[in-house]
Amino acid sequence: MFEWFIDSASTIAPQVNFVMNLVNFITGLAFLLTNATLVYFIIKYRRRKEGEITSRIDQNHTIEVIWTVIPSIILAILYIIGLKDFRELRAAGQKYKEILVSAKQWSWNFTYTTDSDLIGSSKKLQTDNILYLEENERVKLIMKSKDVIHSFYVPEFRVKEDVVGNIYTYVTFIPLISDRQKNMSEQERKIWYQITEDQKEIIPQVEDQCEKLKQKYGINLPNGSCASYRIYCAEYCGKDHSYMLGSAVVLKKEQFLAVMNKLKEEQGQITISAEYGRQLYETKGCKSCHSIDGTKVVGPTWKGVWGTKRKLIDGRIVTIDENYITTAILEPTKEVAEGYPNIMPPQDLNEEQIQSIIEFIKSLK
Ligand code: HEC
Ligand SMILES: [Cu+2]
Repeated sequence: MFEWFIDSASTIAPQVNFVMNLVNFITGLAFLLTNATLVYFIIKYRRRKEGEITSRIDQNHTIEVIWTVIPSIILAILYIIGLKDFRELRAAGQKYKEILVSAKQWSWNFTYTTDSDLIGSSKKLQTDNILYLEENERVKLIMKSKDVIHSFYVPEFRVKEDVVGNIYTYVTFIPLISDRQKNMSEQERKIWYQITEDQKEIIPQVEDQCEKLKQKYGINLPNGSCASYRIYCAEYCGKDHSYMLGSAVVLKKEQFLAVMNKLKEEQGQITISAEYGRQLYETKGCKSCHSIDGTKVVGPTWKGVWGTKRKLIDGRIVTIDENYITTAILEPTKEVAEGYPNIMPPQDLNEEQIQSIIEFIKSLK
């Protein structure tokens, strides 16, 4: 019943659907029975004449035993089913690939430890907001937040797990390409993934990522070899919480390896440039708090600030240069600009990335 509304794209999905339908059925039935009885009693025991007195009934042991025992049995059954499925989402001891998930206001970052080793990449491959998964391979997401509590949620996988600051949380599942996605025609696909021009500007990561792979890397994706599902943050985590979206792209083995190799190529030859800085600005979440057109968002705009003076909350006046920007990125609480909230989370950008951001800010005259 559940699949009418939403695809099932993991091996655990049918089990989750089953419990969901079972719970809906039981509660639906209970609702009908109690309300039918209620209506029946209202009619049967209505007051028939002035001054009629109701007979007094204190207790009925038979009924009490029935309504305690039956729900207890039902709950015990649900508990056993739930425990079984929960254990599968944990799947301790099974073979799996590891992907580190790092969440922050308002973006997701993925590090492919197992896959980087597999394709012999000396750097661990990383992606922002887009998670590439291989079909039919169990994956274990090891998740941590850099700031507040987030929640990793992909409805089609039936997977939802909180991402917290002080501890690692994890979840394991086997992603699949759902039947609906396999059988979609070009045209249906276009409609399915359609988003508005405004959305394209703010949340390009939810466009059809299979189409993007074809365009960007020229990867051959025959029908049914790729599906992209939306990743949501299911924990209210601040102002732009609703934009904390991503895509989980499930690929067949061959296509998956092709993508990993492209990433390896791309990430192996990154050089410092304003263009790369712009990409980071868009994918690393800076965009939600900093504008590049002069408007004040949460933090200061980056337009035309290079080389100008900035007043800090401790009264000092500093020049916006390489040192100031580097400190602002790595240790944001150390030098806080006056007139702005001290809320910027530390960003773990590497040297190349910080340099590129600096080049980018310089370029915004
Ligand atoms: C949650 C909102 C938020 C995000 C996300 C964010 N910043 Fe900030 N940032 C701020 C605020 C607020 C300030 C001003 C207060 C301060 O100096 O800490 C600031 C200040 C800065 C400054 C100093 C600018 C100036 O003119 O004084 C730099 C540089 C900067 N951020 C870089 C970045 C980069 C790079 C990223 C992305 C990798 C980023 N920020 C992401 C909120 C954010
Ligand atoms: Cu969030």
